[in-house]
Amino acid sequence: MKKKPSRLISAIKKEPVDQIPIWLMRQAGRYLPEYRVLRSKSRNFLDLCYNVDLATEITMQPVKRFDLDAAIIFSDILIIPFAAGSEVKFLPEKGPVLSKIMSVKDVERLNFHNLSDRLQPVYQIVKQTRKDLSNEKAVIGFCGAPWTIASYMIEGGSSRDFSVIRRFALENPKTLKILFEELERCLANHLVAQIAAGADAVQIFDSWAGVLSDSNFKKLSADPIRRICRTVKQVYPDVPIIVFPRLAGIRYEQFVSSKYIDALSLDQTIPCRWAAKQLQSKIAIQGNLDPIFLLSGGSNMLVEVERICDTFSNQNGFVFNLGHGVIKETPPENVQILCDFIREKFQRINK
Ligand code: 1CP
Repeated sequence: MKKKPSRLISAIKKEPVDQIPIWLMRQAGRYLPEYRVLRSKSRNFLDLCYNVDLATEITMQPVKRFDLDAAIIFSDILIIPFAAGSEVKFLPEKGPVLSKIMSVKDVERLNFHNLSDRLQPVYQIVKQTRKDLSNEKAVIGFCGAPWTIASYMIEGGSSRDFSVIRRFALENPKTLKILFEELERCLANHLVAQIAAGADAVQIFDSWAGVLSDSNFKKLSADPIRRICRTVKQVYPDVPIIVFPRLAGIRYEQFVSSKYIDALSLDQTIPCRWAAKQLQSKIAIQGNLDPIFLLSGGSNMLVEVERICDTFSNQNGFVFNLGHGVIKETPPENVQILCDFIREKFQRINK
């Protein structure tokens, strides 16, 4: 017998659902005391990402605590450059630090072949999570988009204004193209392998899409993402793909016409009414509460949640989420209040 699709998958496929599905970007992590306990057992964050038992447990933690509709695999977008041989360190105050790509030689020094051999623990985590999770909940696999991953590789870490990679894109287009081609292939393979291991949907995070000038947006954000989606769909046509081109503004529209993309995850700057009209009429929507409202809680949060849910629940195809990841200082009780509120107020609104 074919298993009933989860609420999340039904919503993404624009089918009616009994409740608005809820999951949160960065739902597993530092704001949860139970995460901090497990985190303290590992010397560094990447060790944790390669530890199948612990990473599976962390993946399950927020789902167990808040009864969320999906588990996103505990891993990181920077596991790809790490598996390719780049140095990747997560420093407590500074964030990620990577060996800097400055020339084509630096790209050639990396080994983008057979990455999946070195990423087997990730696929084991997906497999174990799918086994541990009940059928009505979805497992979400993910990867970063080439532009966002390349920005960490070329900037050597996080950046304030992305001036290094933006200049690099102008002055070294050939090297960037070579890096993008390697990344596109590896990222498509990484998503396919996560689906093969049991992921029910996948999300592509282009967290820094918004810093691209308009003349480069299509070439460096929309087109590479569409090509990755096309490759994944050639293997798994029925598995939904969610795309998160953060801070892309009206350029979100560049993704709606692709038959390979199923849902768009909106950051908090996107006006809901515009998105309901221009985007949700064609594609499923996910989002878009500003994480600062979740951190602050109280009536500010609930008024905002109600506004978002009211706007997007007039049509099928809505998944509740944040406009970006959960902030470290967020009280877990606020997440519980948010979930209770949506479940009580927005039951069976989609007929
Ligand atoms: O020390 C710690 O505990 C590590 C903190 C941490 C965690 C919990 C990092 C370091 N990454 C993660 C997990 C993570 N990262 C997940 C797990 C699943 C979940 O969502 O719960 C996911 C999906 C990511 C994705 C990710 N990593 C993105 C895209 C989404 C986004 O937030 O924009 C990005 C940009 C990263 C890079 C990264 N990883 C970690 C840090 C500190 C950063 C840098 C962020 C920055 O530059 O601002």
